[in-house]
Amino acid sequence: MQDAVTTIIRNYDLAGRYFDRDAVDNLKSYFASGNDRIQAATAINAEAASIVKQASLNLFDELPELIRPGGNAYTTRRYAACLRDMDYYLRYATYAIVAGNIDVLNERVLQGLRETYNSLNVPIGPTVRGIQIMKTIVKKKVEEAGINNISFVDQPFDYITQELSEKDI
Ligand SMILES: CCC1=C(C)/C(=C/C2=NC(=C\c3[nH]c(/C=C4\NC(=O)[C@H](C)[C@H]4CC)c(C)c3CCC(=O)O)/C(CCC(=O)O)=C2C)NC1=O
Repeated sequence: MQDAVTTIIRNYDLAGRYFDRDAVDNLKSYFASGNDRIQAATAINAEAASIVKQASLNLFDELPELIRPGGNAYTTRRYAACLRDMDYYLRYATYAIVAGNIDVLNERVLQGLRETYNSLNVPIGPTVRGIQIMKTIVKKKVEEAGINNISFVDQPFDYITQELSEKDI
């Protein structure tokens, strides 16, 4: 698993080089945003359950067929699985926010996920929509927590979206 710092060190070590200005700028920007990243993660943690719940309710409002007979989130078991997946995305997104790097998503979340979803007929489009709704809610919460620069919040949610959608036809 990589974070912003280990990634930079790894790249420079592979090239056998000392840090140049690019590396120093990247390190500076990571450390400058460090406190905001931790505060954002703290704000998310405190409200994780309600964020997941609100995002899923919004999703089911928008796409009610998901929870009707024949829908993939129909039945208590599948409804719970859907909320649990949303919770996974939220939790791993907070790890990625703190790490300043999406590697944890590749390693722990995305491997084989599309294949699993396809084999269980979990619809990718609505899942992606759920992740985007959750992102919007998270940004609002993080803003309300008084964090000034929230530009790093988008990245993990957009990355999961992009990776899940990539090979969709
Ligand atoms: C930490 C990394 C990780 C992820 C991401 C993960 C996802 C994941 N979601 C699953 C199922 C599922 N995922 C959903 C999700 C949904 N259905 C919908 O209609 C909605 C669009 C959506 C919610 C937004 C559902 C309903 C199932 C159960 C499908 C079934 O068993 O028929 C499964 C199959 C096994 C199981 O049911 O537990 C996995 C592996 N597991 C992991 O360990």
